[in-house]
Amino acid sequence: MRIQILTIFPELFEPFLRTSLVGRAVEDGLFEVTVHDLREFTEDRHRSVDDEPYGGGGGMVMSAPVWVKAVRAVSAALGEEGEGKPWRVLLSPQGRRLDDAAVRALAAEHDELVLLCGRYEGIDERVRELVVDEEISIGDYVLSGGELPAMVLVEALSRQVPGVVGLAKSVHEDSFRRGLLDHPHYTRPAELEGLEVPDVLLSGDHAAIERWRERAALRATWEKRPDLLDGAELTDEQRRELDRLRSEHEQHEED
Ligand code: 4FV
Repeated sequence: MRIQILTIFPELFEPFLRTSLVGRAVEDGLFEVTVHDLREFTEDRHRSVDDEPYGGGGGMVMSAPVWVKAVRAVSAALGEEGEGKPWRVLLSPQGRRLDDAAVRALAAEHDELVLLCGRYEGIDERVRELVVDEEISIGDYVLSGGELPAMVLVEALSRQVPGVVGLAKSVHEDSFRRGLLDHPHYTRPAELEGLEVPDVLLSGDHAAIERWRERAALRATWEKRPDLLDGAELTDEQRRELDRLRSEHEQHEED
């Protein structure tokens, strides 16, 4: 996968692109990320990328011409070497909500992405009409820029590239793929302030451990994100556990 990022703060990405899994994936060539300073595509000596909003209302709006020129330039660079037109994504609160399914779809359908990171009050609407294929939001809150959302998307996409996350983690990945939260994790010490590690995890009985983890993932989802349960793929063990939790819950309701 190859990603081009357009931003007025390219320095924000430096530590991210050389650290941990993403850093190693880029180093090992499993994943390519190129960051461009939007100001490189300005034509005025002030290298301005924003202007007063038509209709007033305070704040500044990012200008369309520089964005259109920049997206077309980096897309052309990608297109020449790549298979086809890169998919151009604007990170914005108006976008499709990013979730596990969205990450998997993007990774499966596109090998080349251009990410647009906005700043100020927003971007001139004509940028969307001229050079944006999709808008993606990381959540219903307003940030000061699209850079952090772009990093969230890059990190999530990098974990879909074979070889980036080790086996253990891919099992971890799967939990969300099946629509459930992950089971609890424990490590040494076996006892802490009276809190003990569940015996089954010390038993060495891997079948029993797997069954415990399945039930625990189901219970965690029931307690913290019951909204996920309808769409979740449940094993028989988990279906039994859910029925048990539901009848227990009804019991409490009646008491
Ligand atoms: C955002 C989000 C976000 C809006 C105006 C940048 C800011 C500023 N992007 N998910 N939530 N963007 O708040 O993706 O330009």
